[in-house]
Amino acid sequence: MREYDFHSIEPKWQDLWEAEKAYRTEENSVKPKLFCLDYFPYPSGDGLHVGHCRNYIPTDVISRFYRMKGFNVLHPMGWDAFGLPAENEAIRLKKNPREITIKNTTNFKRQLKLIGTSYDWEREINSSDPEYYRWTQWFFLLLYKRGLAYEKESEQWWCPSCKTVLANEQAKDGKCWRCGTPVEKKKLKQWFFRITDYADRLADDLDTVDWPERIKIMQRNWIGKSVGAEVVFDIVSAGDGSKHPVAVFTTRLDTIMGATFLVLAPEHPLVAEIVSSEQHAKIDAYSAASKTKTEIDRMSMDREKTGVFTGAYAINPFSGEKVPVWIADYVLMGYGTGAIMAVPAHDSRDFGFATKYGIQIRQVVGWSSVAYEVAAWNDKYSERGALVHSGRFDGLTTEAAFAAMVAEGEATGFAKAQTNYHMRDWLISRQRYWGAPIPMIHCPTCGTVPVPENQLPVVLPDVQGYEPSGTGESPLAGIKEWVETTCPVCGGPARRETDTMDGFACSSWYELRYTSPHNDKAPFDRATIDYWLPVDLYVGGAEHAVMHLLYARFWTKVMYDEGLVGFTEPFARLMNQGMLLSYDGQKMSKSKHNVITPDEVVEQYGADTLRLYELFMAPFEQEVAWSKEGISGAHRFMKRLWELAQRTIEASYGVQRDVCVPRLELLINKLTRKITGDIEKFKFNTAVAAFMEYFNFLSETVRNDETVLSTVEWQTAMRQLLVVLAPFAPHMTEELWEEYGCEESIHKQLWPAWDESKLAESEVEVAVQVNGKVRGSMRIPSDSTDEELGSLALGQDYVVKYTAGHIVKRVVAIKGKIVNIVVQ
Ligand code: ANZ
Ligand code: ZN
Repeated sequence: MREYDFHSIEPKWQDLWEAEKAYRTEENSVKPKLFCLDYFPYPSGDGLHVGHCRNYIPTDVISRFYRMKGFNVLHPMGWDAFGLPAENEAIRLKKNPREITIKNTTNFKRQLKLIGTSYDWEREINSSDPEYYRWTQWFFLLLYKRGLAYEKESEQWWCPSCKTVLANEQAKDGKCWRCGTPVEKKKLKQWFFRITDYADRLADDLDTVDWPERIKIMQRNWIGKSVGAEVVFDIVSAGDGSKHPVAVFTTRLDTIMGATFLVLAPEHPLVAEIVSSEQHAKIDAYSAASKTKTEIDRMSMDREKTGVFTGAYAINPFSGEKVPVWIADYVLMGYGTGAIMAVPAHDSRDFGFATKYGIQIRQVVGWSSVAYEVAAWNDKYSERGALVHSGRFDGLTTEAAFAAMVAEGEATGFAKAQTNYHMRDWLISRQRYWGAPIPMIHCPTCGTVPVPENQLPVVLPDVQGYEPSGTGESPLAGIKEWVETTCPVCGGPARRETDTMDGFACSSWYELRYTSPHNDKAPFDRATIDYWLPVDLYVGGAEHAVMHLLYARFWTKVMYDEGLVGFTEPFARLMNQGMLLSYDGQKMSKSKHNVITPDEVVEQYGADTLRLYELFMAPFEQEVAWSKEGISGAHRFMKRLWELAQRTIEASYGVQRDVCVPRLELLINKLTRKITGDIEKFKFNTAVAAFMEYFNFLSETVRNDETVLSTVEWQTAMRQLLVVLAPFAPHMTEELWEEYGCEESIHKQLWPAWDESKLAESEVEVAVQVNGKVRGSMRIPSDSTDEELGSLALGQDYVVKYTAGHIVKRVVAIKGKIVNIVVQ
């Protein structure tokens, strides 16, 4: 008997598929299409580990399955190649990041081939390729043209020792995360994309996509839509008594009669004009100290609130009451108006502040269930209720009071409805080398002007060293020949922008490029886009829940507004695979020495075993740990399958019969239906379980009496199994297919149909009760025993739901009709 020699079988087919371009996507097809896309991977020097395979194996199964179903499938791969890790490695090894990228992508590609994926490599793209980033720059210019790209001076954290700009998260407790040096704020001119213009649509259109609810919630939170009102208070300057109107943003206008003080952010421009001379020094010291705090620290709820009285008072426009004006760093300049009306009775932060500084606390909302006590904060106090101590608004519900106050404010001009978003504009400037140059030119006469489209790409020049310059500029600033250019408007001497774009810009449109990756006239071709987009299925890890997905959605909407594409959401369906932990239950990491690579697993067990195991290990979205028993169990199954197939190839059983065994036909029909449904629903683990069940039936049959089936029947049974197993284990099935004498690749076979009527005859509908109440029904094989019936019933979702927290006392089955589950 031929051995299961996966070491020779797998590379043999991989090379052949590659040589024949077996998985090339069809151009101009009339077939239905499926665009199945993986997240744009960053080709890191570490290569793939088996956790990444939990993304690439399932999408490969899906792609192979849909090809067999007669779809034209676009399943491409490419590289999100720009970015800091390659640049840092380049600095360390004194090499060009381009060389490092080539080395890494070559390795990734080798590994993806090793696990039997079916990408169309003719469509490979690389974001660091000038033919690609030319179009990223083109999109930058489009955004600029539409007023969505702008330059703004903004304060950045700066480490004077590392001589580099730090992200907000890297300036921990006022110190550099790398060297511990106290950080400073540095004003830098930076480029931003005006994503906030799209905040509403980015929030609303989430209703139109088939995405995990978790991700939608995270995006909504990030966008942070907040419906409220703006009210203008007049501040009377403590110095000269002049009046200064200041707008505050509030979500609880209804509580305004309880506003016992006003707070300005320390950076608020009005502070200087209203502060009293006695408070001046204190205010200055406080403002200086708040400069070293990050926003994350300032927003932290459990931090003790601090602030300083300005000496000035503000007038409540609804009551005429005079209230003190403070500054405090828990109010951020970058949100709303940078000023708030503080209502200590109903806002916990204001409560903490007022208690500390002895400011009056006045209840203005009441509830029938609780009495208000000023002694301690109770979360109930921030709930909605009915107004008290609010004069003419007394007795109104909070909602009604809000509406009445907005109406009054709009009539008199001192308040209006206002919606704010927590999301900020997208800062895209990077003072780094390894990114797409921002295609702008600074001219002393004409100002900042775009590079004309026909001069794209602005190619990244080679430099000597990649270290950050130390001035806050990118290493590009040191290349005189590159920086010095002529102004496209006046022809005079001008300087190129030396910042490069955030890598997220490159991945905000890459899915479109796969539809015509070699197009040198445009980023894409409209007709091709209309056929392929939106992406039908987008698969990747949950870590990109916000940024990449939000940015790509934003660019798509801009393109839609420009009339470039006919859809507003790029990714119709999204799935996130669960994390794969190592055998020790820990996250895989180099430092823990627990990284498992596909290379070592394929060497020991073969790619088909790896695939089957990863599909079987747990439901797709669930976190799971690698198990040595699991992988060897999967391998045992593959070997037994191989051996059974070999026997049916070699032996000749029984007599030739021309009718198929009914039980077998029924089973293969059932299997096909099950596998089809499971793939569509991403239930790969139960699909693999069904293969095992079917296989067990076949091998039982052999054990009991080999001659029950004729050779032809055996081979038919096996061949039918191979066809539906092909997307899961593409190499072994292809090899056996060939051995059975079939000429055309198994991956070119049509996905089998099943006879629903045959299945229906063999099944019955059974009602399922819990404590005598019908909770649902299930379809089961008509020859099921009472025991099987009971255990099938217990596994139904609705039964699990209704029996949760109860003890199952008895399961009564009335054969073929009803199951009653009695719980206590
Ligand atoms: C009075 C009030 C009474 C408030 C009350 C809340 C509860 P979201 O939902 O996040 O939009 N606020 C406004 N601007 C702020 C800023 N720049 N920095 C810090 N806090 C700010 O929160 C809006 C609420 O947060 C606003 O409503 C304001 O406090 C505060 F019982 O106004 B509220
Ligand atoms: Zn000029």
